Amino acid sequence: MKQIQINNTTVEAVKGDIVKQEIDAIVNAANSHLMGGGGVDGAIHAAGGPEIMADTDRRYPAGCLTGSAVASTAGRLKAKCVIHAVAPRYSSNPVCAELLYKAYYNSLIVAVRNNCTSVAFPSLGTGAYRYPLGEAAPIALKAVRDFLQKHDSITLIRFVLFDDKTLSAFEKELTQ
Ligand code: AR6
Repeated sequence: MKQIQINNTTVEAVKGDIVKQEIDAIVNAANSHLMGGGGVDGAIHAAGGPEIMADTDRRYPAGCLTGSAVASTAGRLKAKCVIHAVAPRYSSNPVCAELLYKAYYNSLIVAVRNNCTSVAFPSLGTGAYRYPLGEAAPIALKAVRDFLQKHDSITLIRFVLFDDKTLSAFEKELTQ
């Protein structure tokens, strides 16, 4: 576990399961159709129940563009809302880095709009979408640092990482 303070905000990396967090907003690693899947997405829908999909189907019938984020009910999860963020499928195209950055940044904007002051993120894009961890973790922290230069209403940003390799990559970024 590693924790730093940036202005008014605690930013931390912990090992764990994102669906078990008691926090205002839980970010989902979604796909652009918002149709559910494996990984974080599967775990969130399984633990949160069918209300989450019913809400996204009703509010976002066209889905969510890559690099964007939308909010839904959190169903049975102990959160105010779930924020569905869509990371890019990895390729060497430089636009990928920009889209991953935007997925983090836009999630934080959506959190503010939904009056959330604490947000839990998984490592977006580094599972099924195969974003290399060594490239993804610095992008995640850059988006968070840039966001916190402009906004001060979020007091806790917690990266909840599933395995040691992912935890180490994010901890490394929190020491720099
Ligand atoms: N808590 C925290 N982290 C988790 C959990 C969990 N419960 N489960 C997995 N991870 P992924 P992506 C880690 O594949 O790469 C889905 O099918 C996992 O080990 O969930 O953005 C969607 O529907 C990895 O480090 O997200 C999309 O189609 C990280 O979370 C697609 O996968 C992200 O892995 C999105 O792929």
